[in-house]
Formats: sequence, C-alpha cells, structure tokens
Amino acid sequence: MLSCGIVGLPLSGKSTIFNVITRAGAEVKPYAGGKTDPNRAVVSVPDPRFDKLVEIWQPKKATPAPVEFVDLAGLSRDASKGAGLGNSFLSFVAGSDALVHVVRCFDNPDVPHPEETVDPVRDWNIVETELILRDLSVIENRLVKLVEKKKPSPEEQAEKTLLERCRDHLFEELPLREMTFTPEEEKSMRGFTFLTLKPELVILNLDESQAGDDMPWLSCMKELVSARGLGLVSLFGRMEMEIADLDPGEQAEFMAEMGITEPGRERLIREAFSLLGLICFFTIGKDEVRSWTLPDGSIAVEAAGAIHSDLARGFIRAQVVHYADYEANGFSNPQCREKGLLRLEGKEYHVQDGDIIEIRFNV
Ligand SMILES: Nc1nc2c(ncn2[C@@H]2O[C@H](COP(=O)(O)OP(=O)(O)OP(=O)(O)O)[C@@H](O)[C@H]2O)c(=O)[nH]1
Ligand SMILES: [Mg+2]
Repeated sequence: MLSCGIVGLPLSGKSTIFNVITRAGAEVKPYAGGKTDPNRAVVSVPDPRFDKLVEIWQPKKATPAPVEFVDLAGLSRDASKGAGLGNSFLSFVAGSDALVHVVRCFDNPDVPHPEETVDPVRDWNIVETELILRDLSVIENRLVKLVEKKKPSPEEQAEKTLLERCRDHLFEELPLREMTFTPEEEKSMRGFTFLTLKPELVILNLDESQAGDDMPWLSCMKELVSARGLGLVSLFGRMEMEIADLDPGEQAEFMAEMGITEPGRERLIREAFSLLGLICFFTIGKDEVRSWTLPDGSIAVEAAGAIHSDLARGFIRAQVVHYADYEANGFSNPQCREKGLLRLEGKEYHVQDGDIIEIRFNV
C-alpha cells in the first residue's frame, strides 16, 4: 500500500496534522520528545463517485481506496549528521512513497520553536537541506565503493556517471526530483530510496487567529513551492483537529459557522493522492463495490493484475465504461452499451481515472 510520511521540524504540528487526516488521536504535546516509533494509520481516499456507486449498488461490502499516513518524529537541523533522532528518522522517511512536509506558521508562546522565531521559508529550507544532505551521503558512500573497483563493468561505469551527475545536482542544493532520467537510469536509482526524489506536499500549518492576516512570508512560500513544482495546502491545524473530533452533525454546524465548505482533511488526502500520481478505477457488483489504485499511465492488464494475478494471466478483454458516462446515462449499462460508451478494450488500453472495469478472463 502507498504510504505518505509526515515530516517537518520538531513542534511544527505534524501529529496535529496526522490526527486531522486519520482521526487516530496521536499524542499532541507542547514539548518535543524523543519518541522514535512513528504513528501509522490507513485512511480511505474520499471520492464522491465511489460513494454514489455504493448508494446505487447497495453492495454487501464497500471497499474504498486506501492510503497510509505515517507521523514521524521531528527532524532536527543536522539530522543527516546524526543530530536528534538523525539517521533512524531518515530511514523511516526512506520507507515512504511521498512526503507531507508540515511547516509551522502558527505562533504560540506555549510551544517553543526550535529555531526561536516563526519563519516558514527558513524552516522549509532546513528540512530540505537535511534531505539533500542525506541523499548526498548515500551517493558518496556508493561512489567510494565504485571508485575502488579495479575493473568496473559497463553497468558500474554507467552507475558511477549517473551518481556523479546526481551529486553535482545536490551540490547546487537542488532536489533529485528536478532532474530528468532515462527509464534505465530510473531503474538503477530505485534501490537507493532517495528522499529528494519523493513527491512532496507542503502544508502550511496556520493558527485560526491568522485568518485574513497579511503575512509577508505567505507569498514567498507560495512562490517557492510553485517554483519547485510541489503541492501546497494551507490549514488551521489545531482547529481542523477539533473539527475532525466532532460527530458529523456537529461538524457540519461548526463548519457552516466558520464559513468552511470542505473539511481540510478531505482536501489534504485528495492532494496527497494526486501528488502520488495515482488514479482510481472501480469494480462494481452486488457483492462488492471497490475502488482500486494504479499509477497514472497504467494499462488494462495492470488493472487486472491489481485485482488478482489470475486475472492478468488469463486476461481476455476489459469491459470499460467511464464513471461520468455511466452517471450521465442514469447508471444504466444497457443504455451505455447502446451508445457505445460501454466497450471492450484490450490489454494495452490506458486506464483512465474513474473507469469502471470488468475483466473478462480465462484460467
Ligand atoms: N496555536 C496553534 N497551536 C498549534 C497548532 N498546531 C499545533 N499546535 C500546538 O503545537 C504543539 C505541538 O504540536 P504537535 O502536533 O504535537 O507537533 P509535532 O510536530 O508532532 O511535534 P513533535 O512530534 O514533538 O516534533 C501542540 O501543543 C499543539 O497544540 C496550530 O495550528 N495553532
Ligand atoms: Mg509529533
């Protein structure tokens, strides 16, 4: 299952945001502790299309698409040199598919700031630098081994050239995700679990008292994030955590009072999901309505394989209708078939986000 690691400086509100997303009730406290075990929770990706399919089909079982969130301990300045929880922290980050980077924007005299003042741009850079330094040290360790080889193979020679190119890029204080790689290069990079190759969603954790304030760093942060091609969500972390704790009725009332249309939680999960470059397809029936995830660009036989390896092995055809067409035609298969919207596709068909698929197979 795909997993998003929540990173950020100590006391930036990581556990608060984790609770907003997962309602898991992780400990939130005004002082930094030495806890290394991360909090983990699996949540469903909110999707109104899925909800509608469940409403129409009334299946025995409804299985939405899952994403895991992992709340990590705070990353300190110099973590890459072993400071704070240092390397054990960084190895947890390496296990995530995407990073959710929480940046503290709230001022709270009861909660000490590890860098004393509120300065989101500086804080973002501290964490980014630690991630870059960690990747750099992984590369340098590997290069030492490659250089020692008396007779490197052509693959090792190519790896050395590639890693040197990565190293030079990191020296410029730039993340690896901004480089372009050939498919072979991508493959040879995979084993290293580079941190700066992971997609990143930046969360500005504001206090509700900052609503409507003109904060000079806000536009700097927005520029920085868009120049870097990262995702951005701003959120009143503490208040959203309180909202997430209410029962649905109270939640709606509170949100109406505050003029909020969508809970931050749903916005955040959706952003994280699309950041991961994922799409959903659905399988429907009386027994189960289910949402499945695939990397964008996947083909029909891969969709079959996501369901069961037998379906990929014995794949004949995929019967496909897009959710939008299905909805526009009164959720009626015969009507979709008549209009040519429900059709049979081969192995190589590119699955679209929102496709409803039935695999025809023979094993
Ligand atoms: N005023 C205000 N306080 C907040 C906000 N978000 C978090 N806090 C407070 O900041 C403190 C730290 O929050 P946590 O969520 O535990 O922060 P953390 O990043 O998980 O901290 P560590 O795990 O110790 O690094 C708590 O006392 C929170 O109540 C916010 O949006 N506004
Ligand atoms: Mg925490």
